[in-house]
Amino acid sequence: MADLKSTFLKVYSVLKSELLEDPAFEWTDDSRQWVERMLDYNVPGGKLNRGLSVIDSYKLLKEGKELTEEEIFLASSLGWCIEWLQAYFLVLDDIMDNSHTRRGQPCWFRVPKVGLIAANDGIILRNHIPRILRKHFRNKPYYVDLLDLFNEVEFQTASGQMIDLITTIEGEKDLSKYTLSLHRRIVQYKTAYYSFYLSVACALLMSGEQLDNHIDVKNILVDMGIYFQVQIGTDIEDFKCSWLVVKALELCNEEQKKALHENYGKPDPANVAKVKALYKELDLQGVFVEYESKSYEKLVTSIEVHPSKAVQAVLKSFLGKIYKRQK
Ligand code: GPP
Ligand code: MG
Ligand code: MG
Ligand code: MG
Repeated sequence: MADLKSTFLKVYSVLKSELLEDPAFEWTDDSRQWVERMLDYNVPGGKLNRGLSVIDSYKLLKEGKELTEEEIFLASSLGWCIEWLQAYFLVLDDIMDNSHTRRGQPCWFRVPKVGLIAANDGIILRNHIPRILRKHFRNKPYYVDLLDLFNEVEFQTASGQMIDLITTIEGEKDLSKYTLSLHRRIVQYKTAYYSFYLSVACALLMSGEQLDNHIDVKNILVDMGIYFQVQIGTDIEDFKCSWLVVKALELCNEEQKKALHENYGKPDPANVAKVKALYKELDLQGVFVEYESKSYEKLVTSIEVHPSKAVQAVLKSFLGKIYKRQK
């Protein structure tokens, strides 16, 4: 697998060099240096799970047939388009959230002399995706479907980001709006489509499939994405509509509800500690374990009715990755 990752990283260098020579722009040394530093800072520094999943999924769809050099390059390029999309989202999200660090280093807009140039860098990152697709996929029969897919997923993510932002408007913090269905809508749109569905959808298109025939695959992956966020979403200080808080609201008595309203979304560690103590009182850990095994069984059942063994293998590989995370 280390091998796959190094191949994948080589493709990054190729794509970056091409973008830095994009004939649609009259490059100067300064502009080229800016973009190169911006890309190296924001694109390859994560775990690369989303990008690598395109190659893994495509392999599974080919049912063990050896991939050609070209197929590896193309699947990697699509993987990188997802990593580029993620970099674009995160550069802008960090500005919107006024965050300080990302992946263990300062957020890009916090870097000296970057500041709000980061907003334009986000737009550049976003535009690199159709540049990459145009260069490498223009003659493929699925080119239009790829463009359409990235557009759809971007719209869904921006819409999820919007509902996330408008539910946490400063001065309008209102816990009574927080419900399981709002939580579900936020994580479904904000992360599930681009983090779970997109990589498999790219692999399906490369395999010659029509996405309209795979609505069930989309639904299963989106459900996995929602589960994944439940597993990691714990923001108490930021007044986030997390699964834990909506579950707590559902299970608490009047007195506990009052304590939640008084302590949730406040930066003071004493308030955070009170919320955590309340979660303990309500045995949210136990409720989560229950939820986890139910959702796991439900997903396995829906995967096993899928007519294609290859598609089943793709979905099970995702399931394996996310359900062993915290164990
Ligand atoms: C991160 O959510 C936000 C996204 C992945 C979507 C951003 C979409 C845009 C259109 C900008 P978060 O703020 O909850 O996560 P983190 O803690 O990683 O910042
Ligand atoms: Mg954020
Ligand atoms: Mg955010
Ligand atoms: Mg967060």
